[in-house]
Amino acid sequence: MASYDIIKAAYATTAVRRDQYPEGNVPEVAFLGRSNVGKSSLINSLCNHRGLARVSGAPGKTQTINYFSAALRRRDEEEGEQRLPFYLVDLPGYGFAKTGGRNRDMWSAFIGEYVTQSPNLCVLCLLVDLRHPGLAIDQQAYDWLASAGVPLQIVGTKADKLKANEKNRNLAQLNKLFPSDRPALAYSSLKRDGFGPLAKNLFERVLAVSR
Ligand SMILES: Nc1nc2c(ncn2[C@@H]2O[C@H](COP(=O)(O)OP(=O)(O)O)[C@@H](O)[C@H]2O)c(=O)[nH]1
Ligand SMILES: [Mg+2]
Repeated sequence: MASYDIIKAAYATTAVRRDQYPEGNVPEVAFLGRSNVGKSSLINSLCNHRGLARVSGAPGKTQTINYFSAALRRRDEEEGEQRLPFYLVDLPGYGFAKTGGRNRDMWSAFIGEYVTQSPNLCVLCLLVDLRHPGLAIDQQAYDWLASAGVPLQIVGTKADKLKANEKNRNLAQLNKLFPSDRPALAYSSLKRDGFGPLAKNLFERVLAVSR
């Protein structure tokens, strides 16, 4: 059976405009969600690198698009090892306007620009707190992304805060509310629960656009 991991993660660059996006054709996996949903924690956990993306108790801090370079590695006894370079892209959180209305508008503008105009985006992970599957703000984000035709992977975060039966019930709810090509996945950044299925999924998506 194949195993997956993410290696060599490092900060690459920051952008707020299209002309600041990295050059070249390295595939990108982006992460989006409400402020405080656990985006930075997820990126750190996936990369096994605590201080990579900043984790904050105070929501609304990340106001730029941050790129981290890394490689997805697949290892299989028979087929050997395969490495796919990619970027993890940490997008600003939505739904929290600590710095006032104008900033909030600006966030959505450059999130929108990235999502619709980044040529290397191959999948966007939409993070939803698994305890709260039906928030209006997440529904709005999903509706907008789905209508823009963005390839989505729904990730239910903070899964360690739920019992197994609640986890399954809320995952089913996520699949109903936010349908996409592939089923929603539960993840705990605290315990790294859910790493295998998510890493496999991302590997397959990145492989599909790699040459
Ligand atoms: N129990 C638990 N807490 C988490 C998890 N992921 C994030 N958190 C906590 O949620 C808060 C916000 O996390 P952060 O990654 O900064 O969220 P971001 O604003 O979406 O980047 C922090 O206090 C984290 O420690 C998780 O999987 N389990
Ligand atoms: Mg963050």
